[in-house]
Amino acid sequence: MKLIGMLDSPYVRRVAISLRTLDIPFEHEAVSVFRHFDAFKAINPVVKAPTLVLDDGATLMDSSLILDYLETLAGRSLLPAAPAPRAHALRVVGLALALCEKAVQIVYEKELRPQDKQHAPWLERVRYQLHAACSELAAELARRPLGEGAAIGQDGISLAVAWGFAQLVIREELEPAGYPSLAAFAERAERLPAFLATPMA
Ligand SMILES: N[C@@H](CCC(=O)N[C@@H](CS)C(=O)NCC(=O)O)C(=O)O
Repeated sequence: MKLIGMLDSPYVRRVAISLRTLDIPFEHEAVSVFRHFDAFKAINPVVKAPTLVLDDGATLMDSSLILDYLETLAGRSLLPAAPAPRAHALRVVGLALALCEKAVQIVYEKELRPQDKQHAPWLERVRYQLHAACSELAAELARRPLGEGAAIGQDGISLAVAWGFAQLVIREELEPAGYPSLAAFAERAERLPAFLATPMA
């Protein structure tokens, strides 16, 4: 099984960290959707990272769908089974994915679009959504602590990966002092073996 994509993608990184947390052996190929478009296209014509290439050659994409498959393969889940804690964990994962998406949109708007074509109202809207996701995540952390250390789940993995990614690419938009509980949680998660084995850059 091969995981394709760069680890500076939060979607690729959450899958790689989950693979390690679930003790599933895998190979990693650091192919970029931008710099290695043709090489990526040869693996997956849709050019989406992460792509998971299964041993029979089938390719899966979308990090959450890949995680669904990996949990089936591992015979265990990184999400709680009972409805109430599962709903809480899924809400945290959803917020973390929204944080990733908004950070990516800010990067694309600022770095891929020529400056004279950038649209300030769009950027403002995305910034609002980015901060809303962080505020909601901080409220969830205050409401119910997440599993940590050996008990880290998909909620904690996704939150820490999303925060680390945002710090890497749009730190100027999201000072750690604004969300100290998120920064502290991510700092602790980044010390776990699965995170240390999966550096962003
Ligand atoms: N919802 C997807 C998002 C994946 C995604 O957007 N990946 C980016 C890299 S960070 C990508 O493939 N971008 C290239 C493109 O969309 O053209 C997931 O969870 O995997």
